[in-house]
Amino acid sequence: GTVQLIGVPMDLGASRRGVDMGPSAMRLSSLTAQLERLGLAVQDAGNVPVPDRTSLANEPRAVLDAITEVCIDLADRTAAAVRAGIRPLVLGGDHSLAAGSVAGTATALAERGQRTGLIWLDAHADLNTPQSSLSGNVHGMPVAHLLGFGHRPLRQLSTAIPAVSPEHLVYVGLRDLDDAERAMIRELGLHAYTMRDIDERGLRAVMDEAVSIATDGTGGVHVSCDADWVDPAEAPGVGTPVRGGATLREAHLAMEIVHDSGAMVAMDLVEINPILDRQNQTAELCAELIASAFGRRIL
Ligand code: DIR
Ligand code: MN
Ligand code: MN
Ligand code: MN
Repeated sequence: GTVQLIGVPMDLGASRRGVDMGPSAMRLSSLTAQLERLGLAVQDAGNVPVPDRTSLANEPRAVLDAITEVCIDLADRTAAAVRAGIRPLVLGGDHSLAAGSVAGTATALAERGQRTGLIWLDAHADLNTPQSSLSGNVHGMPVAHLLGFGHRPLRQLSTAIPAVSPEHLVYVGLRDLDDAERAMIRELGLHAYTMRDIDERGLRAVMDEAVSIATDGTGGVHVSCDADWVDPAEAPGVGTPVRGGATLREAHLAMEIVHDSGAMVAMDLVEINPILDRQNQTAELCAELIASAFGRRIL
């Protein structure tokens, strides 16, 4: 199989600067070597162009429009890869990019008459809209847009509308939600596994259910992984660390289970901030987790 690296050096959706350097940090890690060791062909498609933050008017609408432009480009590239049977691996960049990457996967699967499953590994639900957000940060909004809420241009990036149906979305690892996000999870009846579920039932049981939900009635699964899913002890290089995240082994096991499902058609690895990292430790961890998701095994 072939994996296509797509860098998105975007920090427009974040409040802390530096996450735009995530793609460089990932390329300087062992990522490509690890994937090649698995017998995969790795194509590096370079970076999607992203406007500089200082070049934009300092108003929410200008930022939303710039992110939308990046997401249109990214959705096209992701769709083209999936269509060609190549698995896109999108390296962020802040998580707002997933409004584009997942939309692209959804477009390609819709052409085959299929819906898209989405596994969202994150401390956060990213379910805000520009109206509900308390921070104004667009990295807290991509899921809402994929489900069809929020800023119209950003929620209409896929030919599938909405890009993802609520029943095909699964959260794993949640531990920091806004009131509006909690209400939306309840109202839409979203499948949401929190850290408490992992504590009580174990990662294996939670992840098995997540895979069956995301594969039920879909043509494949997009896995969107925010580095802050993992505990900050292991992944310090993130903009919004939250204590009590997945352990190193839980994170690997989740990826191993994703691989075993055979259902992953695309992946995002986002929110790595080298400025806040120690010796590229977080990027290196993410490279290892990606390798597990693409089939690395211990024996
Ligand atoms: C918060 C934090 N819910 C927001 N979200 C974060 O700004 O919307 N997402 N940190 O990664
Ligand atoms: Mn997060
Ligand atoms: Mn985030
Ligand atoms: Mn996120």
